[in-house]
Amino acid sequence: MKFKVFCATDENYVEMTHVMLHSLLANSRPAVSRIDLFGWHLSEGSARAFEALAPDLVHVHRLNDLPAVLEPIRFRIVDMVPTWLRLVAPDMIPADEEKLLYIDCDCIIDRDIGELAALDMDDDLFAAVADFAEAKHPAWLQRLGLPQGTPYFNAGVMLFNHRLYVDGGWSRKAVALTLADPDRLKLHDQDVFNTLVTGDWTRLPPSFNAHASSAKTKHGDGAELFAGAHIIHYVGKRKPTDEDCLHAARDVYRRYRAETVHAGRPLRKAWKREVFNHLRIALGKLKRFAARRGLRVT
Ligand SMILES: [Mn+2]
Repeated sequence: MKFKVFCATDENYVEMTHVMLHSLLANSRPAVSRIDLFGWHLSEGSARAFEALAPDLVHVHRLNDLPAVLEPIRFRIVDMVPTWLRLVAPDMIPADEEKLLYIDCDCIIDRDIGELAALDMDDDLFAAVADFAEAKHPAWLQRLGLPQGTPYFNAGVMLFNHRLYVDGGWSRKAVALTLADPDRLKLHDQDVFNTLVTGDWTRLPPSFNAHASSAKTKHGDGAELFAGAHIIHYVGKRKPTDEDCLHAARDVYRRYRAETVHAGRPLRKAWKREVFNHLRIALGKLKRFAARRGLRVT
């Protein structure tokens, strides 16, 4: 038994997505039956480079318009389309008995994860790793109207029960839930997925999404969390593609990066990241403002 993989990116995250997929193929290629990459306004060149990673496995979907099912929530998602594509992407991949694994672009697969193919998920929609920010969960659960104590997962690595998700029409339920109360969803689609299943999800060991707060990782702390992990998730604004990243597993990331076509690229300067992030946030507000007034922006 194998599993399928999907991810989503735009041109800004091509490099990280490429390195993530390379690390997956380096460690788990025999376990993967296909990889679907959803590229929002992706260039021809970037698409070809993804396909070159594994021509027999990689299917690039170049999207320049929102899938119709996401149209009702356009006003909410126009500034983070790749993130929100997750809700509907499983419907755009042929569903069968194999599971479907979503992986964030800021992850590295550092061990064979083939055992996920045979994981017992009962009738759960998802398997995932509990989110690290336990101290914040009571407030998050209150915001989402979920009972206190409901386990909340990090959506950076999610194993979908593919057949169940598609046959159950869960993408439409997710869109309806988003439409019902969009301002509750501060953590975007992660909040949607957690609300959909209210704690009924299969626990994966932390090693399948080893992450910690950026307060911890920005000084290089928490090395014990990442040593020997199957999947390392570099949460926070400083990524290992940034010059000033001090993440304890930074060198693991850069070792994989050095094996890709992005090896020779200079790391991003801190000031460039700050300018980029501020622009992205400002532009996002503007896009959502316009979309709320019915203007078609992408
Ligand atoms: Mn992430």
